[in-house]
Amino acid sequence: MFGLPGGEVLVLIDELRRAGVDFVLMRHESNAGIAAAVYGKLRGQPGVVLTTLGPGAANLMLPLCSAYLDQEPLLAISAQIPDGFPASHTHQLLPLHDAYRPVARYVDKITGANVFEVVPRALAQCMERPYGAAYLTLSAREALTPSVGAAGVQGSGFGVRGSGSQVRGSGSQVPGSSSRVQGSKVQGSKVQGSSTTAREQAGALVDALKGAKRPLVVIGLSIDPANAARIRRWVTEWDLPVAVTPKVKGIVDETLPNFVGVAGGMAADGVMCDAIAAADLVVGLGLDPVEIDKLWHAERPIHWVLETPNAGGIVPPGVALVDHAQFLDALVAQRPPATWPAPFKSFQEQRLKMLNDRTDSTGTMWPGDIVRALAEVMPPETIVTTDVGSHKYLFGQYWPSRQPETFWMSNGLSGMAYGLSAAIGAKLARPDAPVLAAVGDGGFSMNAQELETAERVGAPFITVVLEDGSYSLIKISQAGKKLERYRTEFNPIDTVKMAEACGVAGLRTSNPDELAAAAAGAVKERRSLVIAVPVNDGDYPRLF
Ligand SMILES: Cc1ncc(C[n+]2csc(CCOP(=O)(O)OP(=O)(O)O)c2C)c(N)n1
Repeated sequence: MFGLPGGEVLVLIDELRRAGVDFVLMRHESNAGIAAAVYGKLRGQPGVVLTTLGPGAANLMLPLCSAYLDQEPLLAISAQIPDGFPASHTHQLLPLHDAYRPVARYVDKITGANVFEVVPRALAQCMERPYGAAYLTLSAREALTPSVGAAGVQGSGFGVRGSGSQVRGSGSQVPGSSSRVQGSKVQGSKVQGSSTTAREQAGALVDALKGAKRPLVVIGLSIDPANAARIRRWVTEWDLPVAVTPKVKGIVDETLPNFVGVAGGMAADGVMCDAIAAADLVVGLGLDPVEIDKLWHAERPIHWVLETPNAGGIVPPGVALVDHAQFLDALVAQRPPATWPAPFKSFQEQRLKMLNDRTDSTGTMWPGDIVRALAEVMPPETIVTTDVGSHKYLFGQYWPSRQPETFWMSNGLSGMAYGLSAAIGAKLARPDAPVLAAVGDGGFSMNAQELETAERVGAPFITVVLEDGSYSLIKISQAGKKLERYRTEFNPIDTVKMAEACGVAGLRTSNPDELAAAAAGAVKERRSLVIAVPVNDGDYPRLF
């Protein structure tokens, strides 16, 4: 459990301590929620964040929105004023259930009488695919009320399905995207697989592929990483061109020749959009448009192969959900219906060429060289997290992910201050994997204090801070709109001193070899390190 306490949750934290549940004390509830969600997703269980009432609870808006749009299983619990308080008691009283109901699929109040029903239901709801958030409150008074029933009597763990009135169903409570994306909304769940459906859908795809000259498989967020081996086998044995959306980087090995690139608003997006436009068959395998900031997914035909509803519970019209494992097994049992000799070669070459289109700005490092230097020394199992900004576009497109679940970014929500918190969650979930957070200097100044958390809880990782003295992505957008440069730049805060103030070693370099050596040393010694790398924000547009 991750969080930051207030007096109202101390009893719960103490009970948890005695039950053997560690409390990862963080420096901001928002960061705790992000770390919990990443921890949860990597462990295949809901991550849990605990906050106090009022302000602590209010700080959960960002992680709950992130869990909602980025399909992360997060159970958030905060304190609340007890029911029986006089109506005149308004101190720290917020309508928390109303605030979070639109983004949490289950909202409820824990009482002594319902705890064995409500908590398992909340946990089960988080794990309904697409994964998402549940939000519970517990007053300090109820926390002291003896519970009715016991685990295993009224509830049976994650499997409990409730019909509670506050479980979000299809329709009106769900905000947002239905007007933009065509499709119907259904209560999230995985399809109950029928092998006939899987064989039929595999047959339909084989028929479509027979006539295709330039098919492109685009794999997206709603894919289950457990199917990575099947997917790899399929696209490799059939030599199919494949692209991924940023949040599933690593589901296929991005160093292989049939990898076309990362689709969904990263660097070289023009090249990727052109490649998609040039495809005569786009197969959307678990493709979730929540990651895509353009409209190609709505404007061109897509051969959808979905196992679960997408974020927001959307299923495109006419699409029948299918069990991906059965579907992929049915495909690899057959011979490929045609051959496609590198139909996207020119796009692949263009994409890679952009990475090398370096300038010689003195005193700064060409952004492409940061990726290259780090990729040369970091082991393939390294988990990379990014924050949000130009550096996310860079790493999202060009970091050569080789293994599933090794790349983490906020993309459905695209919320800054994700990278460092995600790195803590990732390192605690996978202590043996090296973790690298690539963040901008803007995002770093939002939650650098969590470096102290990482040291204290024994979660060392490498942070690379791309220093350009600006919110560069926004500065680029300002220029694109032909607006005057205004309020998108800031004075430097010394990254190295910030690291040191948090008890972490830091250094600054604009030399790629030095960067690589420093990162390799930190991996070898399994210690935290912050590396500040000056970049010229004028370089980024060459990569976009
Ligand atoms: C919480 C939040 N606030 C604002 C934004 C809008 N925004 C997107 S990118 C960006 C700039 C980020 O700057 P920095 O962290 O320095 O990264 P850079 O773009 O320079 O690589 C901003 C302000 C956002 N996505 N999230």
